[in-house]
Amino acid sequence: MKETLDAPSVKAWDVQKIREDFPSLHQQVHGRPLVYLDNAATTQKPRRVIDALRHYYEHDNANVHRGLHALAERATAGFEAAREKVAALIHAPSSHELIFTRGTSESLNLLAYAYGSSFLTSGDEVILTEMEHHSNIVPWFLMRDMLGIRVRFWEMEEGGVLDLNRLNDLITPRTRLISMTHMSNVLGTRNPVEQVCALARDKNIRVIVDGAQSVPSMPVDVGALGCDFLAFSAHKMGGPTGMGALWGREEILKEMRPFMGGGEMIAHVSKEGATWAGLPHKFEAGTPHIAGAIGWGAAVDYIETIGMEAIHAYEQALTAYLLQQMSALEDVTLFGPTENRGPAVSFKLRGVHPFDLTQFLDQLGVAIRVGHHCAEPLMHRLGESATARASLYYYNTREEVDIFVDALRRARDFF
Ligand code: C6P
Repeated sequence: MKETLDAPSVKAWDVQKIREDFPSLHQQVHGRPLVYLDNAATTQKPRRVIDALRHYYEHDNANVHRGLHALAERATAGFEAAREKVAALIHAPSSHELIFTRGTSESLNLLAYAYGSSFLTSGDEVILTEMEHHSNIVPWFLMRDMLGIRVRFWEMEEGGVLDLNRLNDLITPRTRLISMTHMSNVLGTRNPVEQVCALARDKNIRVIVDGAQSVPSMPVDVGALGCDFLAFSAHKMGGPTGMGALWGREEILKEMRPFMGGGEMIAHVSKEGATWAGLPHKFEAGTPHIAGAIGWGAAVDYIETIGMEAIHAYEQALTAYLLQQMSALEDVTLFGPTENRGPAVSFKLRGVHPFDLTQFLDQLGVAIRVGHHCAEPLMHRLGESATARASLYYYNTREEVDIFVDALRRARDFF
């Protein structure tokens, strides 16, 4: 069946055809067809990615940048081609600025340590928003303990949005960094990163963007955002787990101390000391996740065949439909804004504990997430210990939204 959703750049979106490319979507869970709505946690993988992983291990498996034999050359070529693809996806000026990591968490830890130990001193201030994932809070606490920096929080408004006036009030002559999520994994809020970058640039403050939720769902152009760093993960966009990247401006990366020492990140080592390799290798110690990079490249290729604009438009339309259907339900409280938002929707159902709800839905084949979503300060602000969260990706359908909403009705009647 062909499903079309009215969306600006999507004329005829054949979601069923897209779904055919995702083997794991076609399974029964507890005797029901799987409805996978936990995409903000991780997405399912298209066959193209699975094939790329298999092909690498079956044909090209070798270490990169080290060997002169055919397999090593093929592995290196595949690994570096993936870097080019991922860099192009975010419109990085150069693929040298794209450092492969294990994911957004490692990217932000790398940055906090390497930037912090290179440029921050006691009393310097870092501003985070109240809606950050722990990956963008805890590394700064670690640096606070190590360097004596101050970590300050930009509080959000009712409705889960940020007000730039509040940021202005927080900035002091000691503010050095603003590190913020582009899109909240809990509220779905799309934050005004462009405006923050413009404001920060005037004051010589660096901006770090956590793109874990935005890069998979919308066109992201680091030049247009005006940020200094962008962290994101492969597994939230159809790529393998344990793979991610940090993009940074070359001139800053060059001045930053390395994060980890080891093979590949050096120019020379003697008994007296070491000198560093050029970018991006200075930040890539040890044997990398070669298959992960190659698989990620395949995920980017797959996205390109559909088009990020089209993906974004479809997801926006499907999210609007989800919000509309959920709002029509009595007893459902939605968290986060209704507009200018991404496809992660947190909610609670009156009288039903979110953990019980999630287990109930699982019995009906519907996968959602429950918990604090690694954002405890935000939960505290919401006055909740946990929420349920449904999150969409471009392979989800209106029928799946209907099944989910019907399951919520059944849960309300059951409990
Ligand atoms: N959020 C979620 O269910 P990693 O795990 O390193 O790939 O990404 C961490 C991360 C950082 N920032 C944001 C905004 C995120 O959403 C995540 C991952 C998952 O919401 C797992 S907690």
